[in-house]
Amino acid sequence: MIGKIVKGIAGFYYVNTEEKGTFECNAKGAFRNEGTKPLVGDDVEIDITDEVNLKGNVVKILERRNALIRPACANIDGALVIFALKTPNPNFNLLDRFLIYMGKEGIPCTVVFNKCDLCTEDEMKPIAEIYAKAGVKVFFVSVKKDIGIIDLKTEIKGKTMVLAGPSGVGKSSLINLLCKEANMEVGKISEKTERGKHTTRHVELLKPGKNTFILDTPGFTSLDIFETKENLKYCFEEFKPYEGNCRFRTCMHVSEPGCAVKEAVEAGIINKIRYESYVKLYGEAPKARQF
Ligand SMILES: Nc1nc2c(ncn2[C@@H]2O[C@H](COP(=O)(O)OP(=O)(O)O)[C@@H](O)[C@H]2O)c(=O)[nH]1
Ligand SMILES: [Mg+2]
Ligand SMILES: [Zn+2]
Repeated sequence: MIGKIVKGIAGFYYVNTEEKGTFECNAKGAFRNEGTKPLVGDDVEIDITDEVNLKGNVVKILERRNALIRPACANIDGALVIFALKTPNPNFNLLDRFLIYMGKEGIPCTVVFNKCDLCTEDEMKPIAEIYAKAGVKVFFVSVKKDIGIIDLKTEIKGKTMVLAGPSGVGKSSLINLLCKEANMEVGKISEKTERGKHTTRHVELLKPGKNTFILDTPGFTSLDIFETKENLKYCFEEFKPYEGNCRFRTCMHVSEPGCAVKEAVEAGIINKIRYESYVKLYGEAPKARQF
């Protein structure tokens, strides 16, 4: 039978099958010798050893479409990056970091701005414009007031999505709304509590619907960018029309004179927040030869 690994704890893999539910499985020793370790998100073939108590063995890992190191998981279709419009205010630089990180891994991002009940249309419009220009899909929702959730459900249907975002934005609330059995604690900063208690945090896929999975990733509060100075500008979709129009062919759009990107920022065509985010990340990014 074919299923998906939704959790791995203490040598056991929990494999969800559409037909018969979730099996507790051992992984055949062979995987260790081959140097492949099953990952959460892997589609696997299992041999059922106990139909009644739902036990089995993982016998084969099906071909992976992709794999992420942080968080450790496989076969991800996209990332849901959640921020709040207010309380806390969005950290656009962190959002851009997520976009770049996922972009580098080839994983499409969908940005969700929660708590739209605390905002007016006028406050949301400029944010929508920034990310439209950046080529990113954006949803405005309120988990509390159940606004925009139907569209979000349609967006994730049939996919395996990584959920990311800082504390307090409503990730746990959203998971509870999408998966009735999840029972996440709301209003708790999970990473701190868990570290304090020395509990091991494991990666787990939750299942809001048929063939649909969500991976909760607390602890994504900062993110180092491993993109090089030289490549960073290509991560900003809205810079692309200006590439090649600067005075210097090798222009990094930071402090060079005659920069077409900076002119577009001055003219209000490229969003200032995105540009400032770029300059900040550029300052942190390593040079290519340091790799
Ligand atoms: N006003 C408003 N508050 C929300 C909304 N969604 C979540 N919250 C509140 O935001 C706080 C943090 O929520 P939580 O789900 O724990 O966020 P997490 O840290 O990202 O998991 C809680 O007090 C929630 O009740 C929303 O749509 N609107
Ligand atoms: Mg939480
Ligand atoms: Zn330039």
